[in-house]
Amino acid sequence: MKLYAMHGAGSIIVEIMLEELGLNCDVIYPNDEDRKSPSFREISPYGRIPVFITNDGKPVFESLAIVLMLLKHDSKHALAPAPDDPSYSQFLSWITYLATTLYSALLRFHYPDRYGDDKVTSLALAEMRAVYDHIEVLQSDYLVGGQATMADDYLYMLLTWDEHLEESLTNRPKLRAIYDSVGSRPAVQKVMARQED
Ligand SMILES: N[C@@H](CCC(=O)N[C@@H](CS)C(=O)NCC(=O)O)C(=O)O
Repeated sequence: MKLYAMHGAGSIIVEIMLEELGLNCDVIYPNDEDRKSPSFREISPYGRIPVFITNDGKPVFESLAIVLMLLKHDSKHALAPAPDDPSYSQFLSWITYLATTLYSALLRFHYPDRYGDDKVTSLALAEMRAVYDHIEVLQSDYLVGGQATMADDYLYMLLTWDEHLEESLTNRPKLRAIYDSVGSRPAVQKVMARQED
């Protein structure tokens, strides 16, 4: 298994899963030039991180695809509900929503020049806050019922990219509780410490 990663990037969620599952995996950090090379484009067609190579050499791009694929190693269903569990559909909904909506708002916030005019950043921030407000009114302690899942870890990763994090967590006790609870786990702290290398 190989993971192509970048410090502080969408590879964090994959690193957390590898850590939690105790899986051995080579972690490689390609530089900007490497990511533009034809050989890298063969495994990651858009030159994006993360990309994962399975034991039989198959490349998997998109963080959501990698998370779902790695769940097959979670035999105790500690990181997500089992597919036949009633809360599995809720887990799928949340992790997909985070990967497609909040992730993309954060990309627009951080790379506005790729998306258009001056309004991009403020619109992205408004979309991020709408997702945070939605999470705040959930009845459950975590995104998926009473059980912490990889959806909470995915949310944590995205929150670490929020340049206005303190402001976003103020008056959102549920969001803060999820952020603090994920961030206090040893596996997550180990991965986050690595992001600063
Ligand atoms: N939808 C993709 C987004 C991947 C993505 O945009 N990754 C960023 C890092 S967080 C990246 O590769 N940025 C470098 C670039 O776009 O050149 C996923 O979930 O994997």
